[in-house]
Amino acid sequence: MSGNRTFTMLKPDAVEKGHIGAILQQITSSGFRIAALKLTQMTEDDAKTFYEIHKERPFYGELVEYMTRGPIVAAVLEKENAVEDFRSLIGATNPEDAAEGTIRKKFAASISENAIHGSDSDENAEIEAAFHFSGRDQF
Ligand code: YYY
Ligand code: MG
Repeated sequence: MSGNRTFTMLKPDAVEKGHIGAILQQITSSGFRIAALKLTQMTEDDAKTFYEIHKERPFYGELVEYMTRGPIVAAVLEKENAVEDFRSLIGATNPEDAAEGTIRKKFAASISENAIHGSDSDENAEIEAAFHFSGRDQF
């Protein structure tokens, strides 16, 4: 059975460009409830750990640099079928391939600066939520 929680980050490019409000609006108007929310900045260690699965990929260094260059917004979201529905809402990793109306299509500049993260499984949603929030932060 699929779960009802996912985890997201509005990445540094989206925050820099002033898109926090517009993106959160699209998320909540698509039926997601915000269960936890904060503006924060990842350290180099944080970004390396969060994206450890990609550590052998050629873009890993650039990804860590990008994710640490400014504030992000981290959030835990609730909705039925949250992980899959949120991946649909954000669109493909490369905004050029993302469907019209998706968050990456509207707000992402490129595959490497693609505005937003969405967990790819229920298990990773829980791991990523716990990485950024304690149980006391989540409602
Ligand atoms: O889950 P998602 O964010 O859509 O893509 P991943 O394949 O997990 O890659 C994580 C992150 O790495 C992606 O959002 C941008 C960056 N990246 C990149 O810079 N270049 C690639 N060819 C693939 C991914
Ligand atoms: Mg991913």
